[in-house]
Amino acid sequence: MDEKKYFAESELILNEDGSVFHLHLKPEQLADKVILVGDPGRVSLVASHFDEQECDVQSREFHSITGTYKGKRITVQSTGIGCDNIDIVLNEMDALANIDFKTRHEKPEHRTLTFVRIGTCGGLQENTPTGTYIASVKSIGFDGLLNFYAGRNEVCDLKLEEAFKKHMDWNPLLCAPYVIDADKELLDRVAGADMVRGVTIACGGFFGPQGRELRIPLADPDQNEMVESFEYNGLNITNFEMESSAIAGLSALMGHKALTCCMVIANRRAKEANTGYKNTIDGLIKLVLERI
Ligand code: R1P
Ligand code: URA
Repeated sequence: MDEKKYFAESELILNEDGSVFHLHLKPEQLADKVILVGDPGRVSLVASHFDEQECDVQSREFHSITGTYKGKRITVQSTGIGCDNIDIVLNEMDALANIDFKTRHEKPEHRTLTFVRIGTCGGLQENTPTGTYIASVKSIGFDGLLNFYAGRNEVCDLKLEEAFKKHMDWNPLLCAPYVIDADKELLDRVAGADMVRGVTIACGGFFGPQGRELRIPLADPDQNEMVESFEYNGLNITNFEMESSAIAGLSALMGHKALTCCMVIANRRAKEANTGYKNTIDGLIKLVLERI
């Protein structure tokens, strides 16, 4: 008999009302299609396009609204900043979908979720000025998260990892970078001609890890120049943000589909930034809502 895994109270923590620990969502409140955003305020902007809303839940930086857009049931979820929060959001959403909270056993049938992240990012190439929408064909994780999970070598692009480490003369003090593809079908459906297809680096910080120097000098002042000059099978690295690799990596291990689409709000080459982006990211939101 196929014994399904059991999860103890300390491993899958549930609240007294039956919701999952951090997100405070109950299994029936999660849609199959999920839009992930960093900023909790962006959740209401996405949901302002919904025909109707069925729940609105907030806990810490995790704000969730489930509703429908042109008849499609969608959950929009904020993750806050960084891949540590992605570990929480992806694991708790997967548990909501694939673990029976009453018996604490894995459900017999796998339920596949579709995640599209709508984020902001820094552009690294001349063809990625502020306002550009970038769909991540591949993400390179500088954050190290996937290295803690079994099976990372089965889902990662090991050839690209080796080529990248060689090009960068990778510092062994840093965690090993991991390279992960977006879901191909989702990429082809969502990334139209209005988006640049690129390779995204997800960093474990906004300043030093993205080569931004304020008062403290960087360990490797040439990092960004080397990142910008990397080329592999016609692809180059287009942007920095902080979550795409963890979303794509955990989704691949868990059997979900994932894609990240970001709007450039700072171009690191041109040294320009747009802090008024909150008014313009709505264009990307509308494209994703139509195509998810
Ligand atoms: C940093 O300012 C934050 O902005 C980007 C980064 O990934 C990081 O989360 O994404 P969001 O705008 O989705 O938060
Ligand atoms: N988000 C990032 O992580 N980096 C940027 O430069 C802009 C937005």
